[in-house]
Formats: sequence, C-alpha cells, structure tokens
Amino acid sequence: MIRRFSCEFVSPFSKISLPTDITLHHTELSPPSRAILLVAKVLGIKLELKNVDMPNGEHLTPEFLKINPQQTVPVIVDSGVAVYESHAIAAYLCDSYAKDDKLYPRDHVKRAHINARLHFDTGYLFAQFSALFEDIFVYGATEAPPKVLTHLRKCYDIMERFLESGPFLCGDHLSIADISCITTLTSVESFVPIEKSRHPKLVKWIATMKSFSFYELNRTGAHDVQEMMRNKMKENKELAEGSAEKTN
Ligand SMILES: N[C@@H](CCC(=O)N[C@@H](CS)C(=O)NCC(=O)O)C(=O)O
Repeated sequence: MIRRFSCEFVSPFSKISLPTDITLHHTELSPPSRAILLVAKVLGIKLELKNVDMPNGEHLTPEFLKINPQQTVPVIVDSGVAVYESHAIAAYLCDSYAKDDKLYPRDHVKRAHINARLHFDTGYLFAQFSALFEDIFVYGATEAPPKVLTHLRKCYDIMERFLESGPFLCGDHLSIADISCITTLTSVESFVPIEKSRHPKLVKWIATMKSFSFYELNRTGAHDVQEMMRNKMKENKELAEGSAEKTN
C-alpha cells in the first residue's frame, strides 16, 4: 500500500515541501527507515510511503531484490533510481534536495566527521540493535545477551566523548549523523538505561533531539520495537520453560 506522506508537519528548517517523485520502502519499526522519515521532514521533502511487510518476507521477493540486493529497508526510489543503506540515502537526499548544506555540509573536513559518525551508527550502535533483535527473533533469546549490553554501554561512552565538542554529535550543528543515531539509540536504550551521572552530555543530547518537532516521526516506532522485543523474549521464555517441564 502506498501512502502519501503528509508534510504539513512543520520542520524547524524548512516549511515548504518539495515536489519530488520519491518512494520510500520502509517499516516504522526499523530505526534506519525512521531516520529517512526524519531527514525528509527536516528537508521538507515529500515522500510516497510504501510499507514493506517484513514478517511475511516481502523484502525477500524478486521484486524487492531488484531495488535492494541487500534485502533490507529502507530503500528509496527516486524517479526510477534506487538507493539503499539509510546513511547513503540521507546523504543523497541532502545532496539532491537540501536548500543549504547545514544538515550535511559540503566542507570536506566537516563532512568527514559526519561520515565517521554515520559509520559509527552502522558499525557500532545499529550493530547492537541488530544483534539484539536477531538473538531474540532468530535464536530465541529469553534475556538480552550480556555481550550486547556491554557493547551498548561502550557506545554510550563513545557518544559521550563525541559530545565533548558541542551539543550535537559533530559540534554545534544538527547533522544527519544526529538523526541516524537518535533513531537507533531510542530503539534500544531501555535495555541499558542511560544514567545522567555517567553520561550527562548524552542525556542532554537526547532531550535536545526529542524537543525537535520532527522527532515525533520517531516516537511510536522506537517505543513499539522495544516492546516487541520484550514481548518476544517473554514468549521465548515461556516456550523454553514449557519444553523443560515436558522433559522432566
Ligand atoms: N545499514 C543498513 C541497515 C538496514 C537493516 O538492517 N534494516 C533491517 C531493518 S531495521 C532489515 O531490513 N533487516 C532485514 C533482514 O536483515 O533480513 C541501513 O542503514 O540501511
């Protein structure tokens, strides 16, 4: 089902929605999909939304394979051109449609720092979300694995250090790195609550990000995906206890 993405939502940076022909294949539970919703909102870009039915394997179909050989969401199709990997999509949207370069500066040094944070999201932060999700849904975890929790704490430590140079992950200005990281962090943070005493800058950054009007597009999905993981762990536990009883 294709749904028109309403842009009457007011972004702090752009109030007019640009007429584009972009379809976003996504699911609300996916942090990188939500990152694209937020970036589009900030840029004032109108998107056609196509929900991908992942539980029923829609991302594994030959049609989907044509737009993304990785078989992941999000993917955008812009006038026939498919772009996948959320960080590449966010950069593409900025390069193609941003009215200024605030969110993804063209300056090579600034851009290098933002790229580094985007890779941090892929390689460190989102990797923990992904590991947790897979452990629960594929391997039947009944509790969040300690290894993932340890790595998550390390991510918090790293982000606290990023924030030493300013209120945002790359200094004084909001960038696509902040948007990518906030959607991931808020999809997993309840598993290792962030303490103000240990990560004061991170707590402040989260509050700042949540205060932007565009953040509303992240709120429900971030909450629901964590609830879904908790419910599944409970179900896994009941199943494990049931089969243990049977063998006794
Ligand atoms: N690095 C990718 C990650 C994409 C990703 O792993 N998406 C998940 C949903 S959150 C997915 O589509 N998983 C499907 C699968 O792995 O089968 C990005 O930023 O787009």
